[in-house]
Amino acid sequence: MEMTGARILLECLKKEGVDVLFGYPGGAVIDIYDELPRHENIRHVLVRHEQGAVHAADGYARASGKVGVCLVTSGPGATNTVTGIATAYCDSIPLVVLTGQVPTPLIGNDAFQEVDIVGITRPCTKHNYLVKDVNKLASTIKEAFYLARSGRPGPVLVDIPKDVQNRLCEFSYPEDIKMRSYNPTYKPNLNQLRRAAEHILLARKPLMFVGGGVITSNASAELGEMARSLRMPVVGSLMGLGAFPCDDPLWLGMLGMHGTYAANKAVSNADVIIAAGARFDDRVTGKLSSFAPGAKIIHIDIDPTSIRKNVEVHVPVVGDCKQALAGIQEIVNARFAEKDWAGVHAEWIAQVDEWRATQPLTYIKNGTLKPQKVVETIFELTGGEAIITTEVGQNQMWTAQFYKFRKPRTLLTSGGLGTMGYGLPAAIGAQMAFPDKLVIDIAGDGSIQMNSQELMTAVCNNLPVKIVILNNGYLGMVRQWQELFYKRNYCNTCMDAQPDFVKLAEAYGALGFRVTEEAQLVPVLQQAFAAPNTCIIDVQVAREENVYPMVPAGASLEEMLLV
Ligand SMILES: Cc1ncc(C[n+]2csc(CCOP(=O)(O)OP(=O)(O)O)c2C)c(N)n1
Repeated sequence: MEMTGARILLECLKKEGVDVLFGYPGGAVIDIYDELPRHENIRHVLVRHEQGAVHAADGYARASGKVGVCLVTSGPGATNTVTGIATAYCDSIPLVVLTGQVPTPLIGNDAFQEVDIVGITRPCTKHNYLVKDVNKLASTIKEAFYLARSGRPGPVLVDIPKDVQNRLCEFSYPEDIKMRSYNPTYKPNLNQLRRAAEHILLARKPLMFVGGGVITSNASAELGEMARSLRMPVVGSLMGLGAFPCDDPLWLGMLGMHGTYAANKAVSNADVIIAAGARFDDRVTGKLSSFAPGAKIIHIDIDPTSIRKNVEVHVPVVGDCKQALAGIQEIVNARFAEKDWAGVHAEWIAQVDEWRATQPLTYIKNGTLKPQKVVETIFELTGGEAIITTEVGQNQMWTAQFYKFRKPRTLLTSGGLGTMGYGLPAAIGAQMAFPDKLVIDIAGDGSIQMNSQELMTAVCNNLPVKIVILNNGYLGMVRQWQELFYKRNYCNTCMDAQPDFVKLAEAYGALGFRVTEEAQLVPVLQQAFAAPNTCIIDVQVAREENVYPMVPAGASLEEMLLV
């Protein structure tokens, strides 16, 4: 049967199981919007800014493990998505971004609302397409979803000119995908697994380092099994939080710039590091030349190009983390099923326990309302069962440090790009995926203003997301750097001019609360969390609190500034 391109697109989305589309209309996608009401199983969420659409699709993807999808118009609609696309790209999040384009005969003519979005997003998408022929639309969409979710996931953009949307063609959706130049390796090479197992067997001070890839490949169980059966302590990157329960005695915390003392000491003293699904970002390594000086590094990653990109790797294992960890475990079990690993690693475990005990994560309690206390209280009230999103800055780091993530996909945060304005739209996406879960955006007063228009999206879709603002009246993380490294020159980081966040909530039809002292914290948070409404809780925290530990930029992990 012949169908328009617009209808074909929506039929393809249905075939891919897409149930929600985050979007914003415009002239170049009006044909798709014209078709949309005839596809009741696809719910459209009208955002208030296209950046919000991409972050919402991203939050949906991170929370659910499915591909997030968004739809925007050409020109400014398309360019407004770039930050969201780059955010997803840095964190390997599967997205399909659909953009309208001017009609094919006008492409290259400086037409109204024309922009070369394929050119603009080339460096920040896994792949992108301009569909010039309606006959290729269905196969392109099929490829886009396949690319987005397979191998190392990422955002894929499909640019669809207006005339392609209203041309007719026969619809058939390809069953299979054949892409000659793209064959991700899932099954790791046996020799690599054997070599990894050899190193683990010889290790006296082994350490597991978890990245976001463990969450992507659902490898938490395999990771937990290896850590516990071989008695190896575990550290994680920001993206890896939740892959291993933070209340497990083997968990040492996040490593890197704002990592724990124990985690950074352990990395610096380990003899074997098994890094799974992590890419050794500079926030994690600190000064490269002194990163893990005594360790042989086993690096498990599905993307061969990320191996040896930043650090010297002794044993590369290319493949899916789940299969790789299970494969290594099998070899170790076959050879040393009865070995007393607790005995072999006893001295090392005692050492890391001592580091953790002497320098635990802490903060000075002096009667003022501390942001760390707010995060601890959110953890206590939710028992670690909520989905937490964050903005970027101190709020993000305190959340990473003081909320004890227990399960994968419960922390949604912009790790690689560090995008302020991510948290609220991501919370909207997560709440769409899980309507019955408690979804909380832990925000800074600066960041929340970057996409606060999405309050309207939350309210009009009856999404009860909670936004807890750690309001310090500063662009706190930048102020912290100015204090520590720029002689307190607080240039343009003081946010004296603020909206009244309670009134802002009310203006959008949400509930607004304010907390000015610690005694109010529990009752107000309880009330807000129980409410069926979108809520802002404006918590006025100590203004010049800093995030510690801190490894200054360019320093080695052992050169931590402590509280
Ligand atoms: C879009 C964007 N612009 C600028 C920055 C640089 N930046 C990083 S943290 C930060 C301050 C954030 O302030 P706020 O949201 O109030 O959070 P706080 O650090 O006080 O918790 C800034 C400006 C960024 N990460 N993202």
